[in-house]
Amino acid sequence: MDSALNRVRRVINQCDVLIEVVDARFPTRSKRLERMVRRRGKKLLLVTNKVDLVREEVQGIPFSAKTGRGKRELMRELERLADGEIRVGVIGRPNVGKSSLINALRGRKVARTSARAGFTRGEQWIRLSPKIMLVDSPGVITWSDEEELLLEDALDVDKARDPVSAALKLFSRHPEVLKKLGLKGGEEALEEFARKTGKLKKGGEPNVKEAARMIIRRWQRGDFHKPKNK
Ligand SMILES: Nc1nc2c(ncn2[C@@H]2O[C@H](COP(=O)(O)OP(=O)(O)OP(=O)(O)O)[C@@H](O)[C@H]2O)c(=O)[nH]1
Ligand SMILES: [Mg+2]
Repeated sequence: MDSALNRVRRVINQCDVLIEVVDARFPTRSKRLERMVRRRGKKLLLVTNKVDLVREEVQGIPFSAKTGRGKRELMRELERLADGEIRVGVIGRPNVGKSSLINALRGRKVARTSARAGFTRGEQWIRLSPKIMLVDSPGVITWSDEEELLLEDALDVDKARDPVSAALKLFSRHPEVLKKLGLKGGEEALEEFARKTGKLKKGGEPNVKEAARMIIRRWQRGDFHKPKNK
């Protein structure tokens, strides 16, 4: 993952202000990124994106690229910091919505987005206003725990080697998922889900790996997060 770190280092060096984006459902800030920003004397703004998927209070500026919430506040912050021309880098883990945030601020689709983690490859500069240049950059992973990455929607399920343990971890942390799926707990939950959804192997055995992938995909899509009355 060192090349990813080098890339973000370059972005931080080139910018005056960094926006650290986190996903409201898994709002883990990256201490390592924050240290890199601080050490270089750059300004850091924390933005919690996808607030449309949660009800809790969040840290930093609450934002939703989907609904446009927080746009005005973030623009105001940036304008305040821009005495001359400033360069602003958008950083954070894969799939938190960095490119979507840029599009929301710009008011049209200038950066490409995708439901798949690890989508943006190179850096892309976008003029936001006469004084503000923004740069989109690939997501940064500074650690490598596959289960965590899957549950944080920072890794594509199809690339996971062991979706089963990630699904079991999900059940133990969020028993409400089992309830919503109408499953009893334990190892058998995946077998039960595979049978229910017709995911069977050739011999008729339940395909637990595919069942795990389906559940994680739904978790990543936010199916279990949607607030009921919003
Ligand atoms: N519900 C909701 N979904 C969002 C929001 N912002 C982005 N998304 C979704 O999150 C997914 C990732 O968005 P991107 O903007 O591509 O994320 P990214 O951080 O640029 O991802 P990488 O380039 O892969 O690092 C897409 O499916 C978006 O539609 C939001 O505010 N609310
Ligand atoms: Mg992107």
